[in-house]
Amino acid sequence: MRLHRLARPLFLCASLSLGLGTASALSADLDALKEQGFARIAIANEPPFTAVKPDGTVSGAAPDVARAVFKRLGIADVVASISEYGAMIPGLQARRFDAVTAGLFMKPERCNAVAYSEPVLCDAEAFALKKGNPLGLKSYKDIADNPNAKIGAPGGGTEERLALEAGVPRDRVIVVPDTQSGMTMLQQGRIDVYSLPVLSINAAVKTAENPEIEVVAPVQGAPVYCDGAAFRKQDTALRDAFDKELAAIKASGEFAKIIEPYGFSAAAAMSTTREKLCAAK
Ligand code: 6CS
Repeated sequence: MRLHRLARPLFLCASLSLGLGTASALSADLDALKEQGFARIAIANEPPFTAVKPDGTVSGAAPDVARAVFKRLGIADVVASISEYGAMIPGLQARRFDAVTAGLFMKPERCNAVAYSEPVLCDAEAFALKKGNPLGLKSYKDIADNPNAKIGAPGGGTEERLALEAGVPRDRVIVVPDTQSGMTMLQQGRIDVYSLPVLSINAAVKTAENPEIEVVAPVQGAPVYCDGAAFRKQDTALRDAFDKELAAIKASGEFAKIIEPYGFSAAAAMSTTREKLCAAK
């Protein structure tokens, strides 16, 4: 599984637009993806959901599940591009990606915009904050109620949305591009709390190796979310083919073998459905 360097996706798109018709003409369906030889996936680089190693290789639970399912569909490889969560659906719709496999949680507004697979990765929400939690922040409402508290969260992400919906003013919700920046901003005091899903926050705090940072998990009042692979609305045949093979690896135990070493629960994903998650308030 390879991450094309930034220049190469541009080159790749250019070559597709110059030599093989526009990128939009390709990868519109399963046969096109087979011919293309790979599926172009959007990821965020937020371990353990998605991860990019220094040598450019891509791992993480979401791309690993996608690679296993696409291989069963006869698509040999995935090529990943890093995207902000808020840019993933527009990028998918603009045909910059063939699928989003990044831990993009299912919520009604997203379910209206894309064709999700059945659930893959589920997680609750968490806070990373100063040891001892001096501001007593246990929920997004606690942050709203404290006029001095600033929260960092991914742009266009669920935690940003939860903070704004809880009443945190826009100027106290700071967009954070990646986990390393989030931990640096927290340690420098530019934010008072950094919010991501539990497994992501635990991974970021472990990497930071700072005893002055602690985790509050789960965030009180925040639901457990699950993601799915996201496809364009018009690519439901591709989504259905993905779902068929996803169901097969869930049934065979391969799905659990892929995601549980990352800390995810196969039972959690198998205990719910796209229909339930897309209907949840
Ligand atoms: O789906 C989302 O918006 C969230 N998903 C993950 C895996 N991390 C943060 C992001 O906000």
